[in-house]
Amino acid sequence: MTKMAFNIKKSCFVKSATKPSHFPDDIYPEYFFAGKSNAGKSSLLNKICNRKNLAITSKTPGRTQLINFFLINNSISFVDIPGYGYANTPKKIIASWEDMINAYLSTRKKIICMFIAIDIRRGIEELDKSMINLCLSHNINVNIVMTKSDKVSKSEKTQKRNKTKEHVMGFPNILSVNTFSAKSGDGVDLILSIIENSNEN
Ligand SMILES: Nc1nc2c(ncn2[C@@H]2O[C@H](COP(=O)(O)OP(=O)(O)OP(=O)(O)O)[C@@H](O)[C@H]2O)c(=O)[nH]1
Ligand SMILES: [Mg+2]
Repeated sequence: MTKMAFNIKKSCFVKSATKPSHFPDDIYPEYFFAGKSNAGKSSLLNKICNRKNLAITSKTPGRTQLINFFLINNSISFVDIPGYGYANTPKKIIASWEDMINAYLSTRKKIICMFIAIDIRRGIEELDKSMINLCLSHNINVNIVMTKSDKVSKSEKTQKRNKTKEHVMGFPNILSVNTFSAKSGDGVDLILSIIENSNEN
């Protein structure tokens, strides 16, 4: 029998938080979405949930400042992490971002993997590698999502994806490198199947 494609039927915002004492209960398998500011994390979340404004998106980089928790199909948790690499960020803000992310990664026990959004036109940068390394130090697997694929040609898409694969060859915690567009729908089914296949319970 063919298996029904995994579908997100219900998605609700649970809460925003900056520290573990405010995080929701740690009971559902959790997937978090990280990446450079403006890379398209919130748009990605909205697209796969088939919702327009579940996660707040913005043309101004650095809009998502809090850790936002969502409950999906009453059975899994999605988390939108504030973006990094916002130009001219004061050192103090970077330090508090790092503290917040470290607290998140070290306290959540049900994290399945990270989806890291990387603008396909920029490709992978040093801060993205630091984020992947941070996951590695917490034993967390990573799926790379090259966002805004509607902005490049088909051949450029293949080329950027291959280049990124080469760049991350040394990382043992990379599970996949795919392209995505919240505009065209490229890569939506792939992300859903990654989620489905990693959560067999
Ligand atoms: N063309 C195109 N634009 C996109 C796509 N995804 C996001 N954008 C645009 O990129 C901008 C940033 O998108 P967001 O989803 O808010 O990005 P973010 O990574 O959540 O940003 P922060 O929360 O500020 O870190 C918005 O203007 C989006 O409309 C895409 O697939 N294609
Ligand atoms: Mg956002």
